[in-house]
Amino acid sequence: HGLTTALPAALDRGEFFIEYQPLVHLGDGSVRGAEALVRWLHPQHGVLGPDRFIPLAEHTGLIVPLGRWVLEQSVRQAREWRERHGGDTAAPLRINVNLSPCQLRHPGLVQDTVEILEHEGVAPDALCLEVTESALIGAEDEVLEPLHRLAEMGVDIALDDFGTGYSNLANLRRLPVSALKLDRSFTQSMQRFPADPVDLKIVEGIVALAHSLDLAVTVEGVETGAQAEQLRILGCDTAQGWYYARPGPPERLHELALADA
Ligand code: G
Ligand code: G
Ligand code: MN
Ligand code: NA
Repeated sequence: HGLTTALPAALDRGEFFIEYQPLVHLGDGSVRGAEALVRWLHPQHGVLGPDRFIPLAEHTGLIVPLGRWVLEQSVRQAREWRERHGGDTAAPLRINVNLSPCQLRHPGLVQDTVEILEHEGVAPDALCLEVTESALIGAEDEVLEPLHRLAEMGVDIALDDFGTGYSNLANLRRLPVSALKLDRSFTQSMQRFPADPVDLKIVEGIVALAHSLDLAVTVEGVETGAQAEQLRILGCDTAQGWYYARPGPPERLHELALADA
């Protein structure tokens, strides 16, 4: 595969870049942070989204250095936002970074993360690592152990794409997660009027369970104000989606954060 063979050189040549999509507090509309989303500016094909190359990078192992690069860039960006935005305000900006299953199984994960945070002088609680539900449900203790260590240091762990797997909700108790990211499919069902009452009940139930376990709920894929209002009423904490902003360059997040300050 042409893209696969081009991947390692692409990292060396600096062809990857990161866009940031804001995470917004549903209660007051303030920007709380952003999710880092990697892209590849391919010399022939133009901008490629992660769906095009993350699976290839996982298959070849390049995801480990690529993921470390994403983490470095994102943590550095978080430090810049915090410096420019008043680092010790009540709610300093945080950064969410996706972790693939291969990275979870890589023995250097905890040390790399600690080194990157220390190098940038960023507190662990500025970082949230997103791991998909499917990567964690049924995971062996060896896979969970590094996440437990990171969580003990103060790094947040969020369960991404929540609700798409067939998770045994009781399983949540053994996972070191502090937040659920409710999959876009739930948000999309609120687009319809009237929204499917069963979906509303499901979201209500997930929120109740999450809050009873002290987990925050973030919703993805919010495209309209009506959805945001519905999700706020259902008790969700934070939202992300085109209604607030598309993924964009880091300056954009700074502008959005300043705009609501
Ligand atoms: O960019 P887009 O919004 O299309 O993201 C598609 C998917 O790619 C998201 O589900 C996200 O989890 C994944 N993704 C984006 N950036 C990264 C990354 O740096 N590492 C990993 N492992 N996945 C990523
Ligand atoms: O982590 P995750 O795989 O969910 O990454 C988010 C993905 O969802 C990215 O591909 C991003 O571009 C996309 N996305 C973000 N906001 C919206 C939205 O409001 N609507 C839709 N349809 N997609 C979105
Ligand atoms: Mn994610
Ligand atoms: Na997701």
